Amino acid sequence: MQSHTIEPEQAQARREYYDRISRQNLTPLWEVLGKLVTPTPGSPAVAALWRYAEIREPLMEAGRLISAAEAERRVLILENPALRGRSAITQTLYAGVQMVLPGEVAAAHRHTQSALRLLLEGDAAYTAVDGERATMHRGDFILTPSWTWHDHGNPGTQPAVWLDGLDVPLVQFLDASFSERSSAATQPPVRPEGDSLKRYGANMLPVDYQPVGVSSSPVLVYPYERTRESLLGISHGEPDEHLGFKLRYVNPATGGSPMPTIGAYAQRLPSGFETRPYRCTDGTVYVCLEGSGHAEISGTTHSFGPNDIFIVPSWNELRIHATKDTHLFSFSDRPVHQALGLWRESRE
Ligand code: 1HN
Repeated sequence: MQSHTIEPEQAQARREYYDRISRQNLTPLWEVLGKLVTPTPGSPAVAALWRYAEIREPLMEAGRLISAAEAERRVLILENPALRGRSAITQTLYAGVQMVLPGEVAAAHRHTQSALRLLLEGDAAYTAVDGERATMHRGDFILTPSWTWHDHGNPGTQPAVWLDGLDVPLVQFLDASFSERSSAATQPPVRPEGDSLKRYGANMLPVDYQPVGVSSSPVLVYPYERTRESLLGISHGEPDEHLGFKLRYVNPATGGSPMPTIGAYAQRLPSGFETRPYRCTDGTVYVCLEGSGHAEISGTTHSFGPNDIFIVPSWNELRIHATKDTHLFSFSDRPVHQALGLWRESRE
């Protein structure tokens, strides 16, 4: 509403009118238009950083308080400080840290929410997706596409900790959640480990493979070893001023995002490099895999090191200063913005 000066009687008449029509569940648009249609995104989410050492301790404590079997999934949710109680790290995304202790399993289930895992600690745990196991190594990016059966286990001797990223708030917003538990806690393997990577992840595809409909990547694991090799291999010449050396993970069969609702990225920032101010509409969760630095998010500086997790809400200005050679993994809802023609970025 434009600001006009009005007489007290007129203001009173309007208030009475608003109260009267409110009983019919009617609201005047002119009182709320400015909040609905903002000139730029005004996300209610705020920037935040979780230091790994500080979340690891309560996670280990959870290991003494509740078993994976009892919890179904032993996870501490990373809640956006401005969205408490909503199990959301951004308006559309969920993130949490999960721990599976040696000898434990997390039973098989499936749901319409898409999930990713990024292993932070431990080297013997596996996740099984639709009958294929993947042993997780630090930095490995693992998919659990919508409606795929998945269970986890840790046959090793050390706790396994990983980051879970899901589109839970988005699916909740769309009222599209379905789930079921499997009668078998652990899926019997139907393919050897590594099968999906060899079949779909070697710049080749099965000769008659056709992606159907809205598809997720047929590659189950994107090993960090390979990602790292690529980041090092492309780090010559001048880095992009805003992004450093940055790659996106793809569905090799379509060139699209690994899953329809979640995009994932890996970037290398050489020691001493400082990115120029950057904004984008996709709220993004970052994980530091190597190195250290400072993320200046809308004017506030957050310093990070290995396994620290930070979030940059939609349209918050981001500048990163790497104090060592730094590798960052990130994920966001960018594919959704792009599919709907809503994605924008700004490079200063
Ligand atoms: C889920 O299925 C897992 O399978 C982890 O490990 C976290 C958070 C919300 C909804 C489902 C898992 C989850 C989840």
